[in-house]
Amino acid sequence: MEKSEEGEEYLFKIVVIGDSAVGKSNLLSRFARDEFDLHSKATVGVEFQTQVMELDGKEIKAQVWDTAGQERFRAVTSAYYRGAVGALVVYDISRRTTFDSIKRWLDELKIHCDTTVARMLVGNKCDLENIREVSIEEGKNLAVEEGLFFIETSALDSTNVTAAFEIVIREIYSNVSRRVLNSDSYKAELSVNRVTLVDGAGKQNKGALSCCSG
Ligand SMILES: Nc1nc2c(ncn2[C@@H]2O[C@H](COP(=O)(O)OP(=O)(O)O)[C@@H](O)[C@H]2O)c(=O)[nH]1
Ligand SMILES: [Mg+2]
Repeated sequence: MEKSEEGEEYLFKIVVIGDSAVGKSNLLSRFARDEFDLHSKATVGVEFQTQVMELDGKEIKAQVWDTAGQERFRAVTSAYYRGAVGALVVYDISRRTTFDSIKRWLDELKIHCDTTVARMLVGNKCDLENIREVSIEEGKNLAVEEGLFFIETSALDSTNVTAAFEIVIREIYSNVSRRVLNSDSYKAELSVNRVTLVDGAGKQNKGALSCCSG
């Protein structure tokens, strides 16, 4: 992809968090490589994958981080969160315990990250409608309560996976715009990172998205 103008490129770190086996690694592999693995084991070695997209004619690099199974031991380190500007907080719609854990993951985020982190609540495995334990309504309500975006996805059949990441990326982009507009020092800081920008992207409605209705 060609850069439209000198220096107009962005690198956004996005973390994917949530209980073990909710489908975090598969969401990422679906997004980055359009792949799905029925028997995926905890990924070892791969820290993040980078996906390039264009927004407003600007090159956006989304660097999406995946845990290597540390979440099983509640041992996700602060290094994992450091510098993150976006987060997908994932539960499995067929396992209520993973939904009950969301508040704990949101607390983790608050401890480790800036308040302007763009956050998306993701109810994954919406293909498992027949064994659903968490309704769309419950997901939406929690998202509204906590001020998050909400979407249901299936890494298995690809439903909404790209949308989930793109909405977060757009929100980050518009957060960056606002900060640039509001702060000269931040502007300076950003230009050091070769990030420049002025106009904002349209803000999405929070808590409004879901799939698999009915
Ligand atoms: N039915 C269904 N299974 C999924 C989906 N996403 C992941 N899985 C399965 O759930 C298990 C855990 O997935 P994984 O991505 O390793 O979860 P992680 O521990 O959160 O990274 C694997 O057996 C996947 O094949 C989905 O959208 N639908
Ligand atoms: Mg994983």
